[in-house]
Amino acid sequence: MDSKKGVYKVADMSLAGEGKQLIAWAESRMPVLMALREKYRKTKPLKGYRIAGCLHVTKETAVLVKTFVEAGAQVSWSGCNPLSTNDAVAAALAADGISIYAWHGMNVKEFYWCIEESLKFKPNLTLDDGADLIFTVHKKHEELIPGIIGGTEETTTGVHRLRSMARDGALRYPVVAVNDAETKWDFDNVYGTGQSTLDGVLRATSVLIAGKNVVVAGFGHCGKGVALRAKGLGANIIVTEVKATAALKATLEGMRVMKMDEAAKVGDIFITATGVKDVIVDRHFKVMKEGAIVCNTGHYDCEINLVHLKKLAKTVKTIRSDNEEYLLKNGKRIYVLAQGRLVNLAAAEGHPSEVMDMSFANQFMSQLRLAELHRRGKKLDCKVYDIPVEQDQEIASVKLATMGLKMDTLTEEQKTYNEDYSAGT
Ligand code: 3DD
Repeated sequence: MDSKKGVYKVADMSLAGEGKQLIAWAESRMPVLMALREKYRKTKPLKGYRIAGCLHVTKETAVLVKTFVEAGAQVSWSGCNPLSTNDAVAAALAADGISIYAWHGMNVKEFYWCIEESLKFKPNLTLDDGADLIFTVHKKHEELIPGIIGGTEETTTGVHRLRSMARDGALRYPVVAVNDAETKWDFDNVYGTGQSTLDGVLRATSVLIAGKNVVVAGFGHCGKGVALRAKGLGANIIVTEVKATAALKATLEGMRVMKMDEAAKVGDIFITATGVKDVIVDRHFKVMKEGAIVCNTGHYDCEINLVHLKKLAKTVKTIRSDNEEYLLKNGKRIYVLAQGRLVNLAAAEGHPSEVMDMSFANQFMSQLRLAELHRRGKKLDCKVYDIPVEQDQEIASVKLATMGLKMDTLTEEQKTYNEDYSAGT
């Protein structure tokens, strides 16, 4: 473990060179964020602003952090999951002088220690993925709240948590729901989670997906992405759901829909993507086939009940990276990936740079807007804000242009027609 008091704590500074290469690779595939970096590197509109971030330390996050710094911000960072930090990237950021507290494989106590360390520079902006930092500020560091202008939230689970806090009047500063941006939710959650989850499963098992019964719990944006990618690899998809419209969509996509009680008997690979706890519990483990593989791609590790599984197991042993074999008393073996934590970031590198490009362009523009409103003396309410509609189209347009794609534009006559309700058949 390498650390410099009050500046950083990472696993191994000797990995900084490797991390630098990974970050350069990501920069080459994040043109929207890099264009924003170029646009603001001279004027430095974030000068005087201190962003405390709690978000998976990946090569893509490093591009966002460096963009904040280039725009003038001071940044202090922790990872938002004990298993998702890329140690080489963390070392590269520390070598760049970023205050970062993150390493792969930390325990829960260390996880919260890192958040506390990142708060010591008294941020006036916060950035979350799962709301653990903002929750820590509200619960343990209320003294910071008067100095905080606002925050942003990256993921569905975090936005859900913050909307509940706002509903109960417990949210004490404004937060922008970056997750709900179309250019985040419809791309990162669907295409990013779809590819990165299969990436995690393959890195931890290298099994053949074709012909396997892949059970996807949850057919929201993330689950849908996972199901479609697994189907593309030749899997037979089974979807479990609690929401009728989602179950119907899965059916119309040609996927089987059934209760987990039934799916548990036939599944070969189980992937939870619900955001809910106890999706796979003891009665499911008891009927699973020999060699069943179980993993989660939801934000928290509550979807697969490992306490139940441990009670049913004779032995538990790590048989390869991010892959633990549970030998049950009934003689069958069940394989759990990434200790039930989000398999895409714990066993792989998370979503590809190309989709994080748009997610993080939303993060950057939302933080910039909070700073600009503050500079103009505008005070926001303590609630969860959606991003401005035009921001989505602006980010998508820049993305299209970087892909060399052009769109049509409405003629004046078409615009008039669209506004003219009287024009019937
Ligand atoms: N998340 C997935 N891949 C990521 C990556 N490569 N870097 C940083 C964060 C990454 C998590 C996000 O998709 C977040 O939007 C979420 O959890 O919803």
